[in-house]
Amino acid sequence: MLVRIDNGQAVSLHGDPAHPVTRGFLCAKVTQYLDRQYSPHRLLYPQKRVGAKGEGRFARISWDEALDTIAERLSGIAQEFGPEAILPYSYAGTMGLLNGAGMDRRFFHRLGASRLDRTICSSTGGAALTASLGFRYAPEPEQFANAKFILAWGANIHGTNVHLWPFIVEARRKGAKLVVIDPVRTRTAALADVHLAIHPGSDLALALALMHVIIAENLQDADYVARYTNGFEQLAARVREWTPSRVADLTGIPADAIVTLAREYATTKPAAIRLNYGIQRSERGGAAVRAVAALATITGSWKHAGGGLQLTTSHAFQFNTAALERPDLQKASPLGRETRVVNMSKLGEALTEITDPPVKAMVVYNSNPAAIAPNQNKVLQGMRRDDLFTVVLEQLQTDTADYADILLPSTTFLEHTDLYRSYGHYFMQLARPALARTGETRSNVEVFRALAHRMGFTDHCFNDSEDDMIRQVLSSGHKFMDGVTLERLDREHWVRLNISPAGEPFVPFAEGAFGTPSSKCELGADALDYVPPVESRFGDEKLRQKYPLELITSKADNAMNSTFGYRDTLDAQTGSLHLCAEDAAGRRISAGDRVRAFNDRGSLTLRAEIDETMRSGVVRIPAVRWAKRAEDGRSANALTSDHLTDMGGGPAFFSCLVEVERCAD
Ligand SMILES: Nc1nc2c(c(=O)[nH]1)N[C@H]1C(S)=C(S)[C@@H](COP(=O)(O)OP(=O)(O)OC[C@H]3O[C@@H](n4cnc5c(=O)[nH]c(N)nc54)[C@H](O)[C@@H]3O)O[C@H]1N2
Ligand SMILES: Nc1nc2c(c(=O)[nH]1)N[C@H]1C(S)=C(S)[C@@H](COP(=O)(O)OP(=O)(O)OC[C@H]3O[C@@H](n4cnc5c(=O)[nH]c(N)nc54)[C@H](O)[C@@H]3O)O[C@H]1N2
Ligand SMILES: [Mo]
Repeated sequence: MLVRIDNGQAVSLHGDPAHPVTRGFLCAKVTQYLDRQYSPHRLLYPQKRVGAKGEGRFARISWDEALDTIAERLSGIAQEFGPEAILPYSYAGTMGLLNGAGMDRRFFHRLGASRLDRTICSSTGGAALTASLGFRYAPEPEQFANAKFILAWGANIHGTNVHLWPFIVEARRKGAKLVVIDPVRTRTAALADVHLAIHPGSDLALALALMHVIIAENLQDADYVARYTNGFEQLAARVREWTPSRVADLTGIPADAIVTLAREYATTKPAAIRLNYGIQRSERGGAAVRAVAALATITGSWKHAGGGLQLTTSHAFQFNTAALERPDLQKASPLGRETRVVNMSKLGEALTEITDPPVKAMVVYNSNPAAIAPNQNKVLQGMRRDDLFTVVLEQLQTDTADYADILLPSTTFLEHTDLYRSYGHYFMQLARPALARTGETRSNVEVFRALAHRMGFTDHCFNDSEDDMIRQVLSSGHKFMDGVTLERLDREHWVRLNISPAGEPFVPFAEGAFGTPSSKCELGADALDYVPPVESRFGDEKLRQKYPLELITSKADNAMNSTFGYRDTLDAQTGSLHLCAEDAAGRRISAGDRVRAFNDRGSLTLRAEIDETMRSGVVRIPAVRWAKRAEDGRSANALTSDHLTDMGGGPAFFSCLVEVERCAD
């Protein structure tokens, strides 16, 4: 990204025209960052809480007082309850490596704090791909331009991954067909050749039926299967019972559409699947991802540039994370061993139920758990605890910031140095500060470095500069990192990973070489038995009678989770409930009515939006708002469940039943 600066003020943000993926344009969310940078909601100096937790009343203090208080409280808690009573809580508020998982990790490892299992977004799909493919590699976005058939599966490309879209446009100009599988007629679905509106959480059944047709009609790539896969016979036996007519009922997709899709997908080459995280946020999401991976593999789609499957490109960023994060420092902690792991998706439980030891302190950065974590009422119950010492590092006065005992102001990516891997392509970039820092803000690296010194940690790594850390993280020796150096990044700003020779496409798995112990794709038939999610139209009967609607809280357009939650324009989106005319009429709901969505976990007041992109039985709340800006102080996560999926410990956000009623006038 490029920043135009005039008199020390940033005046505009631009995509870099030379960048091969973004090619000079920014997505609608990132173009808003300057408004955020100069927002009156920016935190400018350290503060301590003077009101009740959640109330948001604070008084200014100095950095010395803030750091002394934190060091003193954390030491006291570590002494009394053991350091595992301290819980870091962070996610990808910044995708920068140093401020995302650098000095913070070193600090908490050395302290002996609990470790956080960062499951909130992608761990289900990640675990599934690891089991099937070993390496979570994927075709480059640029290669989608060469596909002849593109399947967007639980992927709202136009809304959440717009930089892929031009390559799809190019492919379609050359005759490619785009099919979208999504319960909602998203922007992407509306632009597709075919939209298959699947029942939420039934993707595994669909993938089984597609493979049923392919194998029954002998359309698989027998040579690829024989050379590079394990478990094809078991898979063939498994899919036999999953006929298109049986799966039609389970998915809501007509049998003939399933047969057509199977034939076209298997016989058109190259065929690419863009799988995004939509399908893995449901109860059997891990198995569903494994089934889609098996589908892409038995057809031999990996052989072609422009084929294969893309969920994530992250695994190709082969960093030396041990050098950056220093897990070995746990041995130097008072516990002298690896510490306990707490799942971030179960934050409510962690703060209210776990003992041995209980969580007595939480340090939050790069995340807004009071808004984004599932089962919000339980999360807030925990965060309200008076005996919980909470530190929050933030740029804005978020919901979470309101619960801080000590609130620290953070720099933005325009104000600090960091190294970024990408979300969906293979270029990494270095960003040096473009602007002087705002107020007394400090970067996460600076804060955790200072805290380490305050706590008396003398290990040399707590003196490392940002540049030292970059050199360390680049030093993995992996071939993908060949030639990626700090000097080159400083010169060129963005650098393509060395995944293939320049000018040649990266075609992972074209000749097998999967990252599993067997080096083959593990088709995983044993894991692929479909049972509808408990919270779904074919799930638990008692629950369905009380709460007959399936709720999807997928990403809001022009937003970034809760990052832009301070904006009024976003509130209108994230405060609305989308439902079809039929479901509305049955409840005497008209457009614009105030409605209440509820289940056993919570209740939420919203504006009804009668929406022809929704089908009967499914409702949607775009995610996710700042809870404090809502009438009842809750975001959509007051309704979502912290029930975990089948793999990777991720939350089943999209397996969620609710009922909706019109509010009394
Ligand atoms: N505009 C915008 N862009 C974003 C973000 C944002 O908040 N706003 N967030 C970023 C982040 S953190 C992420 S992880 C990515 C996520 O990017 P995506 O995975 O594309 O986004 P989601 O909204 O989670 O889900 C994608 C689609 O899955 C559909 N879906 C829901 N349930 C099912 C199901 O059971 N089966 C199928 N087939 N589809 C289903 C939803 O209707 C939705 O359209 O987006 C990133 N980009
Ligand atoms: N209902 C529902 N809930 C969801 C989802 C959903 O689809 N539906 N999606 C889930 C997914 S995929 C994700 S990834 C999570 C995202 O949840 P979070 O990771 O909490 O992401 P954000 O809401 O964007 O909040 C990030 C915060 O980090 C702060 N931040 C940014 N840069 C820095 C920095 O350098 N230093 C510090 N200290 N702070 C910084 C920002 O100000 C922002 O408030 O939400 C999950 N929650
Ligand atoms: Mo995410």
